[in-house]
Amino acid sequence: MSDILSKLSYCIEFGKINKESPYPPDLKGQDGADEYARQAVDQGIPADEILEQGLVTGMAKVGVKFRENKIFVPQVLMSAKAMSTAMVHLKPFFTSGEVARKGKLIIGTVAGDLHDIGKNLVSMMVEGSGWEVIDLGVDVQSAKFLEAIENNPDSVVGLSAMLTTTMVNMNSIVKNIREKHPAQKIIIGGAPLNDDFRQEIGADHYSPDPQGAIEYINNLV
Ligand code: B1M
Repeated sequence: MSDILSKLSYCIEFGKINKESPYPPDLKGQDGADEYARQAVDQGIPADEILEQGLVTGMAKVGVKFRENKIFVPQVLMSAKAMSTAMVHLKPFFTSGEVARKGKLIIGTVAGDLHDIGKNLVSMMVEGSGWEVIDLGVDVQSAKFLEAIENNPDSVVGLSAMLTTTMVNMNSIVKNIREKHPAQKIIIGGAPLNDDFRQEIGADHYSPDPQGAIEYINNLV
């Protein structure tokens, strides 16, 4: 891997956003994800290489450390911010179709539920693993999921819930999706859920964390 991409990957892993960013302290005053991503593009490194070797590699380490409780939500948020800052330089290559993403994840916090911190973490990390994310926000009803599926036929759907009173709404959402799109892949997550509940409602996969979601959807492609 080129020196610049390993530096970019390191900045993503440790949440170094740009030169001005004081975090992490040992990288103070040094270039960050913003500068390295720009330099990589300027040097003519292909955008898919920057994505895979710079962003995805760094974010994968974040996912594993978060799962193993070696880092916590604030560190993940810093890494996600570094990633989205670097991504700005790559966006033109995605929109022109020059670089293909692995697929699309449609994600939303289900009807009645306003908790979005966990859902946003999943979104950011899935995006950092090379997927396009269509984030429908919070309090999402079946109709909105169905509309998104119809506009993005080959996508995977992710449902998030944080309340015992709203996780049950996943049941009707999954049922409504299955009625129109029987083969639709659906992954669920959120603190009150477990795999027994997933089986009960007929979703395809339950993940307790972003890394599990990434591993599942990556295996689908
Ligand atoms: Co709420 N709240 N809250 N709350 N809130 C909880 C969830 C609660 C456990 C607190 C408590 O009582 N101890 C409790 C739920 C109890 C229950 O259902 N059994 C609760 C309650 C009751 C409520 C209200 C009803 C309170 C009230 O108004 N009386 C109300 C409901 C509003 C509504 O949604 N309609 C409410 C409101 C709120 C705030 C708006 C104030 C705020 C949300 C702000 C926001 O999200 N923008 C809030 C918060 C912050 C919490 C706590 C403190 C933190 C939740 C959180 O963000 N955790 C929470 C208590 C707690 O957990 N200590 C609590 C961090 C986040 C990273 O974790 O969301 O689990 P989590 O996501 C994880 C995994 O679950 C997984 O990956 C993430 C990263 O590891 N994951 C997925 C999540 N989605 C996934 C999807 C996947 C895969 C993995 O694939 C698709």
